[in-house]
Amino acid sequence: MHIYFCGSIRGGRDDVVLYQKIVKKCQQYGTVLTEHVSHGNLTEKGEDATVKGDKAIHDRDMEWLEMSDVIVAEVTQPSLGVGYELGRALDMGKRILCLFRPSSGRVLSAMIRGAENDSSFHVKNYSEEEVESILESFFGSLKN
Ligand code: 6IA
Repeated sequence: MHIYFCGSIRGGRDDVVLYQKIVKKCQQYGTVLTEHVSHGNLTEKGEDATVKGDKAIHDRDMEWLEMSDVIVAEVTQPSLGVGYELGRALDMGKRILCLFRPSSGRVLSAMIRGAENDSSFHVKNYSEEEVESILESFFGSLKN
């Protein structure tokens, strides 16, 4: 299974340790195409050093999104890129799980919370200790 993980980069890297935990768990179920999103050495400014530039990042990520069977997004840290990826993935008819931590004190965008439906787009409130069990039930439900 190909899994596309979405997490904030230029939106801010406060939750990078949690991204690592999510990616590690997802790797039990398939290949995470966007593992780099969880790398601790990738900062919100570091990607300016990329040789090919933003168009190459965008186009490669869209190819990976097309290839993916499942999208898992940590949406607590607001990120334009993650919002964009989720909109594109929804249009592509992908299975999507959004993970949000209310303990952050933030309120999730209505455009993400309100996109939830009974079939493909799921939004889960969670606390850090629950993240692995939530991923287990999500991936378990895909077999049905
Ligand atoms: O607006 P943001 O930067 O917070 O958007 C983050 C989302 O966009 C992530 O879920 C990624 O999939 C995607 N994204 C944004 N920047 C990059 C990127 N930068 N590489 C890959 N995906 C990205 C370059 C990093 C590279 C030099 C290792």
